[in-house]
Amino acid sequence: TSKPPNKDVKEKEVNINKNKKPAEKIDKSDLNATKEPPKPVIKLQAGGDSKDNSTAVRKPGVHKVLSLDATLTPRDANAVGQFGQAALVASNEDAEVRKRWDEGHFNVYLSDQIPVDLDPAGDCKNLVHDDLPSTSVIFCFVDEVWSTLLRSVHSVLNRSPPHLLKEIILVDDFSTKENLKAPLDEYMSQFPKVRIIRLKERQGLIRARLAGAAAAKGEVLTFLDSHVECNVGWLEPLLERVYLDRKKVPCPVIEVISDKDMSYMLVDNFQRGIFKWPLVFGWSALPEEYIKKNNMTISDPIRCPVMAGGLFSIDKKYFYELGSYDPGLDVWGGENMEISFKIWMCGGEIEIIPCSRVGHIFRGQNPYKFPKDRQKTVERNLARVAEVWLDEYKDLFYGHGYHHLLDKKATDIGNLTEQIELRKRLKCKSFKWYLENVYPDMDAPLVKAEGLVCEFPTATCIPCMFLSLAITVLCSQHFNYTWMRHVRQQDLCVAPQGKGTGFGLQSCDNTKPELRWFHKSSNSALAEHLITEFVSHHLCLEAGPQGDTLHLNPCVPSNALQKWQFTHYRAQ
Ligand code: LR7
Ligand code: MN
Repeated sequence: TSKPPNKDVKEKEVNINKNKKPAEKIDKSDLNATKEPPKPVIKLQAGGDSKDNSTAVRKPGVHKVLSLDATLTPRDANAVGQFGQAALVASNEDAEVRKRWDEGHFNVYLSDQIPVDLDPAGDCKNLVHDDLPSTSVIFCFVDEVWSTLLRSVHSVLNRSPPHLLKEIILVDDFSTKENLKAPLDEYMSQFPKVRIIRLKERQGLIRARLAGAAAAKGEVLTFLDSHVECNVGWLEPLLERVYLDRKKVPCPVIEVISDKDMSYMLVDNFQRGIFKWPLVFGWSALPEEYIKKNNMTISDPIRCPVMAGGLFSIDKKYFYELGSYDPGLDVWGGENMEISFKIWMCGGEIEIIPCSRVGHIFRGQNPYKFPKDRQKTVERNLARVAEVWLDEYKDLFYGHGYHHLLDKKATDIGNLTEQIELRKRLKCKSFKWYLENVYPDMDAPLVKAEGLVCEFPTATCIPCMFLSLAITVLCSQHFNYTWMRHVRQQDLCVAPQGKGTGFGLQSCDNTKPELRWFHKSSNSALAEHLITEFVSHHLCLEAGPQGDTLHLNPCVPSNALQKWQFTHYRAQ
């Protein structure tokens, strides 16, 4: 499934009075359950250093203020869906709604009745500079629904000051729908600022964006998904951040356009983009303490460990200095992690700018086909990102359900030489630095448990009474249980031997499944089995009755000689 829209972003009745500050009215109850509790120690302030002379950091607020009126066009207040109101479809039209749902995996029938120059809601009185850089707005699409694509384009044309909008580039990622070919060319020919680039084969959104960027003439690149509605005054606050510091990468607040009634739903304040293992994107509120300590108001930029991916502005030259995207990423997924780690670790910053708001239709499924298996494509993309950017923390990625990606025969993640070179050339900081300085509230223990001890009654492991060398090492030294499910001390891993009943130590190797052990890690006082994953009929590590031998035997829940524990458990 694609990104969960309503888990963290809440739906609400939209207030049609656009002068009311929307977010204060949101019911928080359904959000709390999914949010991580605020952590006290937060140092989000540290970040990219801008000592580089090429990045003069400008001071805000000393220039003439632009009139936002230029971005407003007359609207028909009575039109369906105007001001983000929920639009209802009469019950006798339900069949029609169902019939057309799959075209976009949202209410396409209703979408098609809503004007293309809809004004969603809300405003933000921004102070902006009069000499902001111009931007190329890039929409990549594959088989996008006609009405949502047009509404995306019109929202940009209508709500962007003309001198700041260099052009709109539509990158058609080899769509098959007929109306997106000649009819789209013809429709867009009315708008001199709109250009269409047609890819000759399906490239996926990452390489489609690269094609758009390569053709762009503006100083700033602004990427958007092709089913959005830019709100009033959306662009200036983004460009202002880039203008103040070209290494800032600003994102708008992404609001929710309902897939059912096309209403524009406002999201909670102070949301930042985060990830959880294994590199799953999500939203989480800034901790209260952090907001208070920094005297933050709801319109202050919010520093984000990662961006959602689809909607952001970036200085074009800076985008290329960073090496753009890894072009080896296919179709969909992972590129938001890649660019986020790259930006932070190589001297930039990612921010959400609350004065800039863009609605996005979140969908339960991708409405287009993946050339290869969807899950495999996304996993492969993520593995590329993990290998290049996560250093020793990549074990946490693989350890959260992705062990199978380590099997080189089953998963070819492709060549990474260029990406690794790039990271060296840019002298990017470590992932450890990123975690400590950008995402300090992230839980990232390097091992799952520390210090193996056995719990059987006849011999205690400490002090160690065993005779054989291997066993002596095992019992007298510090063995950890790692994310690779290794029982490991430095480079040595506990391994079954012979026909799978003997036992010894081997050099650790992540790609060898025979070195993995299942151990239910918990903080409870209960000792647990260490079950080898080597043989299909799982066997447990068992000590001899005198505690002087070790071997593998069929697991017996009540057998104390098979119970093992670690002194500290760091993670489940
Ligand atoms: O092969 C493709 N070629 C394309 O041109 C696949 C997609 N696309 C286009 C597509 O038509 C759309 O305009 O690329 C755009 C993004 O695809 P979506 O809308 O299917 O993606 P999404 O909204 O489900 O997913 C989010 O994560 C993606 C990960 O690769 C991208 O970064 C999307 O841009 C991103 N969308 C957002 O950030 C909007 C907010 C979502 C959240 C949270
Ligand atoms: Mn999207």
